[in-house]
Amino acid sequence: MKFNTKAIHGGQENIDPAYGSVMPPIYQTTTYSQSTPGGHKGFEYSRSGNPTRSALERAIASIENGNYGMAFGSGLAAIDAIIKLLKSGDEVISTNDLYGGTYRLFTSIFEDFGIKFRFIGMQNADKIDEYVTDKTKLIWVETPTNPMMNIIDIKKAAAIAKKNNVLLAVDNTFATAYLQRPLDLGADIVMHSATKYLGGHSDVVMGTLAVKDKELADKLYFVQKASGGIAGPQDSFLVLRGLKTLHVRMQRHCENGKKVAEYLSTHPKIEKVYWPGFKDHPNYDIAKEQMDNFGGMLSFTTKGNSYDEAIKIVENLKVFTLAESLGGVESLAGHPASMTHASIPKEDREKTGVVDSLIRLSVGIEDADDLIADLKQAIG
Ligand code: P1T
Repeated sequence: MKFNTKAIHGGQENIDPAYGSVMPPIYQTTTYSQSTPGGHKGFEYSRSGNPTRSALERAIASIENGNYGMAFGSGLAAIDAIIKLLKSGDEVISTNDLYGGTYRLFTSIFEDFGIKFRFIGMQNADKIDEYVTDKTKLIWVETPTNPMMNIIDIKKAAAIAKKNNVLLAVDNTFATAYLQRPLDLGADIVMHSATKYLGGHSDVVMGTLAVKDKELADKLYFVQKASGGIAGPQDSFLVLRGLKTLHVRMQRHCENGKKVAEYLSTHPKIEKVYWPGFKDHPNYDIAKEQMDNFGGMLSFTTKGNSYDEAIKIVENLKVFTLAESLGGVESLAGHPASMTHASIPKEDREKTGVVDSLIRLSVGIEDADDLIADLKQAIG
């Protein structure tokens, strides 16, 4: 099946043997009756498995070209499950430009458990190899990165991971499987904040993982069951519904993202626009190779790098909503330094480009002319 068909039908065969409903029922149940201990119909307790969640997990595996999927209560719960594959003394090499909450989970929770994180620039992926030690167990890649829209070469990172026998996990939240399929490029685990494009309607918080390898899947299913950070059936239903329009939404996000990026790049008050579809983006060639299009996320800075001016712009926006999150049908604007990335020390975030005037846009699927007019009046 091609992607557009998989988004709707992937893993959904015989979804309701009882009545043939086209969408899976929301199995709002804690437990399942057994005829004798162990005599059940495949589900025994909803932390270990729930039919609605399973339907979503199969769909996630299908669109990512994986064999196994897992759904968690948030994107961070999904990342948490991956790090729980490690033990005290292990090391992780992570990109230094990443979602602030991921950075916070790594440094404020898991460092206290004795896991060491090295944050490095990965725009030249060959560099990753220099940081691998005999303690390294995982390479953490987010691409495009949040919020600087850096592109990391997944194939190169995968080759380095393979050579050193360490896992490669890719946070695919910004691109989605519509634009980029990390498992096909050699990654071991693909992770999503399904809160974003997969759900697509800003009405749910969820995280997902997909893998090809059975042994790795079994370890992750064990963490899911043993730690319990699962997605509920109602939320699973909502994300499954969101997935069915992922391809059409993403197509429009890409079209609108391009128009907005091009408009901003010609605005006299704008210093720089970060969007991987520009030919002068440092890793444009890699983006073109590993992504099918360039997405609807972008960031920009204003000339003079004024904190106050950036705040005024985001306050002035009327069609764009000033809010955390991204990937919904509606356009959102954010100020990373004071919002999504405030948990990264100023000195560290400024090194990666998260300066005071940086504004991040999640370009939605409204009419592009209205979005551009809104930016025009807000920037002045
Ligand atoms: O919010 P949650 O579903 O737990 O997902 C965390 C997460 C993980 N990875 C990336 C790339 C993300 O962007 C996020 C969440 N990001 C935001 C809330 C934000 O506004 O950037």
